[in-house]
Amino acid sequence: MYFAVISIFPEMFAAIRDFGITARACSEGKVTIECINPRDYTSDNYRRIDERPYGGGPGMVMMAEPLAKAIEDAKERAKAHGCRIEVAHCPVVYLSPQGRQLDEASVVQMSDYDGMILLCGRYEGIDERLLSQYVDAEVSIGDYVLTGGELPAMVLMDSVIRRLPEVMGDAQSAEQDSFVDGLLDCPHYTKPYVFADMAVPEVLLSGHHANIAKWRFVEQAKRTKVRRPDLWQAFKPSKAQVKWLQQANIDDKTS
Ligand code: 9WO
Repeated sequence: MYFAVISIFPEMFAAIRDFGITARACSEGKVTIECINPRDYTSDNYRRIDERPYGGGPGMVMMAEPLAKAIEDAKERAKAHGCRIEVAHCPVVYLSPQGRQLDEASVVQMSDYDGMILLCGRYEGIDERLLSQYVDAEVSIGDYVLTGGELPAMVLMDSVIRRLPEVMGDAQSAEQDSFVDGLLDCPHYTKPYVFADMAVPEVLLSGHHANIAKWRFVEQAKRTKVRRPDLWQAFKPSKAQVKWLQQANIDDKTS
């Protein structure tokens, strides 16, 4: 999968290009992350990419022309990487507090794209004419305003990259992800057997895989019911899960 990121701070993206699963995906050629700096598409000596807003007010606004040239170049690069440039296969996405909130369903959909061109704003924002002419979708990672779109772009790329079948070595673990089944994650334990006078739940040492799966599901259900009643309300248990919930006396979904 191909990502072109348009940002005046390309160095920030070392955080996902140089560490962890995302770095390995890049080094193995399963993912390409190209950073494109709009300053490289300016024609003045100061490499200017921002100006004072028309109508006055605080701060600066990012100018349309350098961003337009950067996006056009990003599309050429995506094409050179084998991407189909139509919006259905390689959309231009603006990271913005005004966007649609990123969730697991949209991450799964994005993992099917050939690529994505991610536009990271700074200052007070981007000239509206650039957005209306070039942006296919706006995506938010939450209802708060940051100093720029770079961290949201990295959150988006991280969540999509780890969903790619060729990246998640044990495809099953992706399926077992919390949220994938609509529930929060279960507790996890590892060595030592006792920590701070707390031992590991015995069922996890039993080697009885069916009982372990049942225990993990019940713990997910208990945690989801308490912490995310909205997810619990929407959760539809299977017949086997209904039985497990009844046995655990979590019976508001067993009728
Ligand atoms: C600045 C601002 C100031 C007062 C009231 C509202 C405001 N919105 C913005 C704003 O959107 N500034 C941006 C900085 C311009 C675009 C990039 N920036 C950004 C993106 N801040 N926060 C995000 C973001 C993106 C995705 N998900 C959450 C936040």
